Amino acid sequence: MTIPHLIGVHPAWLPPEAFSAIGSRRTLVQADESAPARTVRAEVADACARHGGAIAGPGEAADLVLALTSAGPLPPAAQAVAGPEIGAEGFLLARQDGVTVVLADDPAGLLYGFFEVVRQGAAAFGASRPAEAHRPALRRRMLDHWDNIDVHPVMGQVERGYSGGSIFWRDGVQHEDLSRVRAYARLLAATGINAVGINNVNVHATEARLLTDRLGEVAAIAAEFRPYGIRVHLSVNFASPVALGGLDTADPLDERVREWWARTTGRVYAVIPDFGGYVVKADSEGQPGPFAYGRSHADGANVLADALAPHGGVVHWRAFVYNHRQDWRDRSTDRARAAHDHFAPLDGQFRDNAILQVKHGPLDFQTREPVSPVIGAMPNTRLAVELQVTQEYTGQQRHVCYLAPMWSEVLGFRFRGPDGRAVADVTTSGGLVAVSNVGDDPYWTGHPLAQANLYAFGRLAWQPGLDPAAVLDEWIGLTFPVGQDGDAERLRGTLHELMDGSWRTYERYTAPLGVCFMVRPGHHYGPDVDGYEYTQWGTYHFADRDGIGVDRTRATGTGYTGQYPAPWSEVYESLAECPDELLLFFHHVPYGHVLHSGTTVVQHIYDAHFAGAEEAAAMRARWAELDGTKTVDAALHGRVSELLDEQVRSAEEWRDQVNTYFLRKSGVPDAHGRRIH
Ligand code: BDP
Repeated sequence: MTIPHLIGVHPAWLPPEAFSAIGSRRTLVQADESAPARTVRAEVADACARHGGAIAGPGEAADLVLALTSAGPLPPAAQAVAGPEIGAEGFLLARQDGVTVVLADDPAGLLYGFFEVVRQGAAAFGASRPAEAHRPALRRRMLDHWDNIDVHPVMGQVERGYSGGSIFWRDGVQHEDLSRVRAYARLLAATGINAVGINNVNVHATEARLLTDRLGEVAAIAAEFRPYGIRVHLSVNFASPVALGGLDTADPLDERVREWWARTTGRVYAVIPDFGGYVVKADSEGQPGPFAYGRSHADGANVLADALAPHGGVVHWRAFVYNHRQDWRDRSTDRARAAHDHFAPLDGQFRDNAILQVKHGPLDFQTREPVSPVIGAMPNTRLAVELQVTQEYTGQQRHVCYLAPMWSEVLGFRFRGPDGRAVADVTTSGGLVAVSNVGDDPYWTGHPLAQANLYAFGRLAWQPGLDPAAVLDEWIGLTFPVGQDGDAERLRGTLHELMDGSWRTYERYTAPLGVCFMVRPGHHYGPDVDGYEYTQWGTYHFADRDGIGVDRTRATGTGYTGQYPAPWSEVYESLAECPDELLLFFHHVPYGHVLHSGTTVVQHIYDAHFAGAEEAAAMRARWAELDGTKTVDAALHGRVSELLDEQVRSAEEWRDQVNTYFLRKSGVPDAHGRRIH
């Protein structure tokens, strides 16, 4: 197997230099003939060929031993660290008597152990240390692609994609050369990702056929992911038995429908034995679903789960179900309530191999939302939390917006207070899923710095408690692996300054205090304060001359706060206790309402927007100072500079529109006398 180093494509976090610590030493690999084990051997051989090291034969001395417990008698160095069962995908890492050892029970664990050594670099060959066990906290660590085969007239090739076309298809046909997919698989494996959904959850007619007569394309993609331990999943259309099978119904309780799914799924596994399963968006934004037949979403998910069960597959059933044809004059219908209203009563009714995939917030990947109450309400259901690495609502990969701090808050949220379980604990058997931000752009992610979001997603899915700044530091080290000279340290410092706090900066210059959807309708880039206010989509802020915010209390509002258990039901219900950053999500308040911070709502809006736009300008200035250093190539520097120009322009546009809007609505001038319009 050849290792994919793509010419003409920025290699992201695994350039050849990142392998110098391993590649310059002697490594013994004792493993089987499985796909991931063969990959480890090929990776080691490639690194050695580049950096002058060697592969040690059996019995020969080595600096690094990578061994599988099942592959024959363990080399002596590995025997010394062997202990209790390591478990699926895990590995032990130790350094004793001058030998670094990675020991795993299964080949995927060996692969992850190999990449851990790459991540640690020279440090993995330093002082002795006892065996540390590494295991993924979450079983499924998955990226969903919203890729279309055909170019969709409105959404383009990749729905909500900001990095060019699809890495799988172009203009209706599969790429002949899929080496880009292999290189992508390699990047993902190095972060711990083990599953990928390859097509859009809005399954149009062409993409629906991936399940049947275009299955060969899925198999070809699966073949590229397999060496890196990643299973492929397919988004399917719930009405497929009608559209593809010629039946007159897709009723999940109809025997013919059940048979059709079983038969069709059997054919998929005959071609792709390690196929992961299905992803389904049903009864949502125009997609068909079980409601048409008077059936529940558990009925819908279970027919697919039953078809997949004999083959070890799972169905990811999305909980993103709401009325997108709402009457905006009706203040009692609340889109935030919808997923809980639909799904919480179904707890315990889903099959074991059905995973309910819940967006992290109750609305739709906004910059700031509370954690979805569905995640705390279904203890008898396997849950996966869905994040959006693609930056639909967070700057569309034109703005620097490092999202790991947001995800880390979500994963650490405890529904029942400090002693309760965190979101990450609730999702151990379901997993973490995110919409990918990758396309055929040379930098993979459009904005070169948006790669950090992809990297961080995988790392947090493996270990949700990791510190976002430390993860960013890993990404910097692996992406710009240059020595410890002054320039490298300067680059590291600059990237932290730009990125660590960038999500909060973005929040400051966009929609304030948990109010959502002040974006331009349709493409969702840039400000439009009232863009969604008088539409059918259920995303309102209710600003008038006196105040702003959505009353979601039980006392006087939509009752959404009642979907949380105590203490959060009480915290969010109470105007006095509700956290400032979510105030307008839960309450409608006068502009003069005083926040915990001591400022009024309207003054906070002015202050945050001036500060946010200034921070964006400061980011651009810091980046400009790097010009001419050795550590970052001119093309990358240029691309980031251009994008920072756009970020500054856009931040000022946000500031001016939002501030002017609230000055006009409220009539309250800025306390500091700054010019607003
Ligand atoms: C929304 C996107 C839309 C997706 C939808 C979903 O705007 O393109 O189809 O989410 O998650 O945020 O299904």
